[in-house]
Formats: sequence, C-alpha cells, structure tokens
Amino acid sequence: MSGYRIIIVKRVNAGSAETAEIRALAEAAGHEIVGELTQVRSEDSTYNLGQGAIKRLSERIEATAASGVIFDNELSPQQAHNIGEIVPDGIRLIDRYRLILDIFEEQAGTREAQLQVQLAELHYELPRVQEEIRLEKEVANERRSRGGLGEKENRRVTDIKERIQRIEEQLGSIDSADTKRREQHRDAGLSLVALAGYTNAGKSTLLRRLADDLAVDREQHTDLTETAGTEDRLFKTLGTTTRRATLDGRAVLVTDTIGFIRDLPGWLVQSFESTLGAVRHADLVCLVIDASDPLDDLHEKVETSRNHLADDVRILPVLNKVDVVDDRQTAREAVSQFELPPAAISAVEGTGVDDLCARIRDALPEQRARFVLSNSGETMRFVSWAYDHADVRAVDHDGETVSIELVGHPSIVRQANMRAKELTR
Ligand SMILES: Nc1nc2c(ncn2[C@@H]2O[C@H](COP(=O)(O)OP(=O)(O)OP(=O)(O)O)[C@@H](O)[C@H]2O)c(=O)[nH]1
Ligand SMILES: [Mg+2]
Repeated sequence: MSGYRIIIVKRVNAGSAETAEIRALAEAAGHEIVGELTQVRSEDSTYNLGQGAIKRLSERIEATAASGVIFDNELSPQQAHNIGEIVPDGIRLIDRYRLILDIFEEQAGTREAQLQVQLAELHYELPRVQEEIRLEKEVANERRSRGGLGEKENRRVTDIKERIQRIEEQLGSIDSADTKRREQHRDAGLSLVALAGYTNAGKSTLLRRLADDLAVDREQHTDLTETAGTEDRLFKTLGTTTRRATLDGRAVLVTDTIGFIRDLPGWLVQSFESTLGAVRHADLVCLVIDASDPLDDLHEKVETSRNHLADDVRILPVLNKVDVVDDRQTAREAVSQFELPPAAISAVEGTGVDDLCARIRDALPEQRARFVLSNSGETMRFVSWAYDHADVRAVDHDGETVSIELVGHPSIVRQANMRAKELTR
C-alpha cells in the first residue's frame, strides 16, 4: 500500500473530537499525517462538515501539499462526490471504513481472511454503486436522454450481489469444516478458549505466553509467528491462530482472534462471521483489556467488545499491561460488570499468568463422574482412554471390580458414560 500525505478530518456532534485512534489507524495503513482539522457541529448533508470547514480544508491541503484526506466519519457517496468537487484535483478521499478495509486488505494472510476482506469490500461497494446509479439516472433524466443506461448499470449491481453470494458460499464451507474440527477437538477432550478484545489489547502476546509449541492451525503451512504476530499497530491479527496449551494440567486449545474497534458497521462485522465462530463456540472467552488506557477509553473499549460478544458466552475479563499501570484497583472496578472477577496480568513480562491459567481452568465447564466396572481387559482399555481424555482422579482395584473417578469436559463425560454402558452390557 503506498502511503499518502494525509490530513485527518473529524466531525463530532458535540463534545470534543478525539483523533488518537483515527491517527493510529492512518499510521497502520502506512500514511503520513501532515495536518488535522476537527469540527464540532451537526452533520451537513452536502459536505458532512460545514461549508466554512470544507473551505479551510482546501486551504490546508494546499499549504501542506497533502495528497489525501481521511475522514473519521462515514461519507455518503453524495457527500464524497461534493467534497471531491471542491478540494484540489487528485486528492484521495478516504473515510473510516475505507481506511479499515485498506488495512484489512494489507493484513489478510490466510485464504479465509482474504475472502472475508473481499466480502466486506463488496458490502462497502454495493450501496455506493447503487447511489452512483441513482445520481447518473437523475442526470440522464434532466437531459431527457434515455436508453440503455438502467439495464447496463443494473448489471453492476447484480454482479456485486452474485460475487457476495459466491464468497458467502466459500466461507460457509470453511465454516462447516471449522465446526467439524471443533467437534473433533471436543471429542478429544480439549476445551476451547478464545482470546477476544479491542485491537492492540495484547491478545497475540498472551497467546504466545500460553501456548505449548504445538500448532493446530487449519492452515498448517502458514507461518504462525506471522499470523499471531504482535506489534503496536492496530489490526495486527486478522485471521485466527489456534495453539495447544496446557493450563494447570488441563489440555486446552487457545484461539487468538481479530480485534474489535469502535463504530464497526454491521456489514463489516458480519464479513468476519466465521472468524468470530471461534469466539461464539468457545467454552470460555478471555476478554483481554488494555488496563493502561485512560479510564474513559477503557470503559468504551470494554463496552464495544462486550457488544460484539454473544450474550451467552462465559467471559473472563483479563486486565493486561499491568506493568505500566499504577492504579490497578481502579482498573479492576472498571470491569466489575462481569460475572467473573478480572485477572490482572502482564503478557509481556509474564506476571499473573500462572494465576490466569488457574482461573481459566476453574472457569471451564467440567463434570465429575464415577464408574464401577468388572475387572477385564476391556475395562483396562477404558481406563487408558480415560487417562488420554480426562483428568483421572482415582482408580481402585477391588478384586472383581475396578472403580474409576474422573473429571473432564461435559462432552468427554458423556462419551465415558456411553463407553461404560457398552462394557456393562
Ligand atoms: N507494556 C505492555 N505492553 C504489552 C503487553 N502486552 C502486549 N503489549 C504490547 O501491546 C501491543 C499490542 O500487542 P498485540 O499482542 O499485538 O495485541 P493484539 O490484541 O493481538 O492486537 P491486534 O492483533 O491488533 O488486535 C504490542 O506492542 C505489545 O508489545 C503488556 O503486558 N505490557
Ligand atoms: Mg493480534
């Protein structure tokens, strides 16, 4: 992606226009920021900003020799068109969503991520193409010149819709392969833990801390250090990366996921549906929170993340970066809305990680079961299966019988019940 010399523009209805995040996004996309213009007023339907501000923007562009403008507002196609008429020629106009899509495009390493980005692009394009067609029709009507236009333009719309459908089908089959793999992992006694949270919270750094060496990604050939890369850059992780981890003696799979961000439109989130499947189907979601953020940001980011998660997932809040936090108590109080009290860690330094592992383990769904079986070769095979799939707490031989006590994921206990029933037939 070739970077532009950018002026950041942001309009808010009230309050003050914070630009830290849009600046970080612009930098993540490889742009150079050469100026900034903010305005507090209600939206102007023609330019989004007020007329005076648009004029000031043009002057600023000339003065700084900027080559692009990034709006931290969504521009309607009509507004983008109108602004284009006023600012100097050749200036690229980028709105918040276009910017996020550009970053996604750059970061998409896996086939799944690429499909998801393409899907998001098409969803972004569709209403814009429709609006363009509407405008062109208006112009044509004014000139009273009719013919061919409607049909030709309609094809652009159907073409986009068809491509959306095709990609959704492809993602659907990746999704069902994922579901099958999850079932296999469950059958093998592995619990599924997902790391979710705002972009840059430290999810990938934590995954590296927790992971055993073994990788269990569906795309084995991809470079894991790439996909689970950590960097002080927004949206570093796009696909999902799953690693095996042993937490306090219990075998689990930990999945790192794409970060959340404020103001993501529904169509964009939906494009990443299959990635979020790992979060929806997890036994436990560790919600990683950057505790070093100012309290207002922290609240807003937690709220944003919470809204992206289904209501019925079990959430363990994890306050990260405590190595650079003075007042941990205040951070703790900021996440008191969750059922489980937060864990406090530094993923970089490793502090609190052992305690986090114990907390994860305690929060995983678990069942206890006891079987009394006749002493036979079959039963011994059952015992050895139990050792492989569950936490065997006791095995007592009493001449004729063997009693086995185990604790494991509910799906394993279910399987154990079935196997034991076969044996007692
Ligand atoms: N001081 C401090 N920095 C941390 C800690 N954990 C992560 N970081 C830094 O925070 C930045 C983001 O870390 P990542 O692990 O890439 O964050 P992420 O949540 O995976 O981000 P995305 O993939 O963009 O969603 C990096 O610069 C990390 O070094 C921590 O415990 N303490
Ligand atoms: Mg990451």
